[in-house]
Amino acid sequence: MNSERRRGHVAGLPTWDRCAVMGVVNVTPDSFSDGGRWFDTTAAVKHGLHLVTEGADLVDVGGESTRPGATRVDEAEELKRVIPVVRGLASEGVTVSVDTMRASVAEQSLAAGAALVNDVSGGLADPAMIPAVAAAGAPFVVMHWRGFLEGGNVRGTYADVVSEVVDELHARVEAVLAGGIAPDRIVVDPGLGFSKDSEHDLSLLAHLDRLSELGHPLLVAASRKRFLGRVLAGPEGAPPPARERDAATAAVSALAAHQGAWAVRVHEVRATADAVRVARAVEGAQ
Ligand code: PMM
Repeated sequence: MNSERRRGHVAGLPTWDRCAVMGVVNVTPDSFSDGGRWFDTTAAVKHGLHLVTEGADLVDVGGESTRPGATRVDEAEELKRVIPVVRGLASEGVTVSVDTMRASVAEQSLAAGAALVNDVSGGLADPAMIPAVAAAGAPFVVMHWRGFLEGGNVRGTYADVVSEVVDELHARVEAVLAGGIAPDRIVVDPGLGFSKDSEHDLSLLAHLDRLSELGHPLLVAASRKRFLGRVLAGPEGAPPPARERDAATAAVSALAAHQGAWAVRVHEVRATADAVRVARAVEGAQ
């Protein structure tokens, strides 16, 4: 199957003729990769608009850090961080995704103009999430997730990571469908770094075709993650800091686009916007 057919289309969102670029705005004081930089509504909206000028097709707004060991923010704080940024970006015509595990945040974000709900728990963290997204008729990202990471990389044991992630995602997709979300509004995501070590992440990236066989558009979120630090570590084994992993991130974007990913989620948009365009040009070449 060629990658254009594999990539698919998500009902309720624009169509792109190549892998889409999702830029990240973390409205948090503690994200591992860009913590604290956009922890203010005006700065966050400005940053999101900047990502669009750099080539982002969608902007993913999150108010809760999911990094290992992060403590959860309460609902009121998450709403306070996220809703004004979603509203600000949506009112400028940006296609906004909201990165949340809470149904209330998803609902209010959709009311404020968000077009997509990105739930790293795939609907597991809040039982009200799937009914809320179904009722709104919104598209939904189902990420592979084995639970909260407080206290370290728990539940990260696999005999065959690719098969297990595919099977567990399949089960989540079934649950999401049973909950009333339409099949053409479901996106799947392997959840790189979530209860997975570097070898697991690399195996999943090597076998994106197996994830595509789930029959839903695929989102790949490798940006600045730990496994890239491990790949780039020098002889003394010290990984470069998160913000020095953008070239490596763009390399993954090209590989994911070439394998038919529907979208890639990145902090630094410019290099990835170039990467997905090159991948598209190669695809279109005779
Ligand atoms: N990773 C993070 C946050 N949100 N959403 C999806 N769909 N997939 C991911 O892998 C994912 C995500 C953690 O990274 P960040 O703190 O840099 O945003």
